[in-house]
Amino acid sequence: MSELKVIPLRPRGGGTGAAGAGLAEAEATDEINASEMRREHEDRLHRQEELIEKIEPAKLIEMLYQMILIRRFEEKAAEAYTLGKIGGFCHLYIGQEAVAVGSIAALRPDDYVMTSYRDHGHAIARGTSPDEVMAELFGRAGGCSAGKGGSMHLFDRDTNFLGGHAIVGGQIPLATGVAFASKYKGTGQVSVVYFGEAAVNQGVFHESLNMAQLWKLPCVYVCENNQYGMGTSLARAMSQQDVSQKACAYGLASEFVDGMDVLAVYDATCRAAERARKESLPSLLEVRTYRFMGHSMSDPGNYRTRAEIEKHQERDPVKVLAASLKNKGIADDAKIKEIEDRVRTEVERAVKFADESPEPAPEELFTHVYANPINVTGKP
Ligand SMILES: Cc1ncc(C[n+]2csc(CCOP(=O)(O)OP(=O)(O)O)c2C)c(N)n1
Ligand SMILES: [Mg+2]
Repeated sequence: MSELKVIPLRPRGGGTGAAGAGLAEAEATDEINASEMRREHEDRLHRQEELIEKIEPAKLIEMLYQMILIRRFEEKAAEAYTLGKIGGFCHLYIGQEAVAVGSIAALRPDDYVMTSYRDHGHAIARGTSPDEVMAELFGRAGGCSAGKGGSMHLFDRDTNFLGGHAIVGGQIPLATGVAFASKYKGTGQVSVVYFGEAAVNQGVFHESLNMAQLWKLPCVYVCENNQYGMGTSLARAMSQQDVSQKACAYGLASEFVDGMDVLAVYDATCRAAERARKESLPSLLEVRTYRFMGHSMSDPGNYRTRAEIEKHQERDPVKVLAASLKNKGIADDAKIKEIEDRVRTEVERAVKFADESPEPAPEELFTHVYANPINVTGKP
């Protein structure tokens, strides 16, 4: 019997800057190579500045504003959680802002967006007001899910944001079905679904990709590879860690994207959305990112080192975009301060709105559970 040969895949280097994770590896690389980091940082700035030329300045400023809004919103949510204003689980998006902001900026307003429980950033980037998101976190009637979903189950029909899903990978087949519906109705809408790299080990990921390519569905699968599923590093949980290569098994187009560069995410999503809209074909984007906070608010964080986190914070996507915009003369310090001031006011207003919003009425327990049954009695 011939020996099974495993062909090594393309290397992860090339300035992506996010390769490798896990405590064992982190311990080995705790020694920070400052000159390598500086080179990576300069590479990223250089690549961003090339992309800037192709994008309208107003759009670039909007992306910076949205990333800062999500960052400050999440910091406020963490504060509210520790004050006991938010119950249940709460998963923050700090560090990953470039993924939701860059990809959603590439969509049409009527496209569909679905994600996991780490959903505050996606809902805000999609256009749900921070007031309604904060009120939902507080479990109040003014929340986007009427206070009955909480942090993990944001939903907004007005923006075609179809959740907020707590079952790891659960949203992947749902988005595939939504893409089928768009194709069937011929609406030209694209479905975009976000999930963590741990969801890639779920059967539904593979079943969905197979079906989407077989039936040529307009779906963009965005794997937000933040390199950890709770406290387990990718290296400890996945035999083949090159997620973008998994598309090969089903013949899908795929790309590996730097998730700390909002413009790289925007650029790749534009290509994938166009492929979906014009050719009705799915794509897989593996977007390498990193969460700066714990898995949830109750994470002791003993599976990675502070040095590892700080290494990734050097590539903070908000700082990278702000620096690129300054270098290109699109935003100066005064403009950035103006954005920060506007965001501070909006986030404070969101907390006030949530605080003042009432609790859902007791009878709301019975609404939104089942579709209203058909009255077959003939009586009103
Ligand atoms: C089917 C299922 N199994 C286990 C869990 C418990 N769980 C919640 S989050 C999580 C880790 C998921 O990690 P990843 O998909 O990488 O997303 P991230 O949290 O990094 O955004 C697990 C195992 C769950 N919610 N659903
Ligand atoms: Mg993860």
